[in-house]
Amino acid sequence: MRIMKRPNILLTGTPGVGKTTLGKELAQRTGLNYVNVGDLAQECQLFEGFDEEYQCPILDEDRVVDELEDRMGDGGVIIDYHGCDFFPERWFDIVFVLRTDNTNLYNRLESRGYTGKKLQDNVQCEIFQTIYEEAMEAYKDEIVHQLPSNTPEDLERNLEQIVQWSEQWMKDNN
Ligand code: DAT
Repeated sequence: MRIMKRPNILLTGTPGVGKTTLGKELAQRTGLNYVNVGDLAQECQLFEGFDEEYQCPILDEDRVVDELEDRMGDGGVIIDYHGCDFFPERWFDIVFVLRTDNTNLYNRLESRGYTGKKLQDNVQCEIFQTIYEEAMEAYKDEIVHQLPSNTPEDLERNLEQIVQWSEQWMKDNN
């Protein structure tokens, strides 16, 4: 039996832009497998030390890559993470950088309980489009797309566009 090839999708962007919300719903609609790298790291304890400044464990990027390598080779994975330059370039067929307006992001992060420097640094990360630039350096320009993620209408439009892209990808590659 021939196995259907399925695309790997990266959802990235500053914390709070809506990667998890989009990723989980996208998995429901497409049947692709959603992987939240933060959760995976927690479950498998893929850390190397502790960041005193931000009071959080430091991701062991090499072990994350090792842990995911086989699954990514099979295809059909949606990866959600607020960084993107340590994943092998070959893993992804498309990269989406979600973007949220500053005030909106500030409010979301504040209601998540972020305060002080952590809150400011994350909003600044979005203002400086840090993750977009990281993605543009790590992947071919043609596969990197920014998606506005401010409103429920944005979410729905993004879902529809990615579902459609994914269906087309499967037609073209099978
Ligand atoms: P991330 O995974 O990027 O950290 P999230 O999916 O947890 O972000 O979303 C953060 C918050 O913002 C959460 O309360 C849901 C809300 N949200 C996400 N996408 C949204 C959208 N397009 N419109 C309005 N709210 C959104």
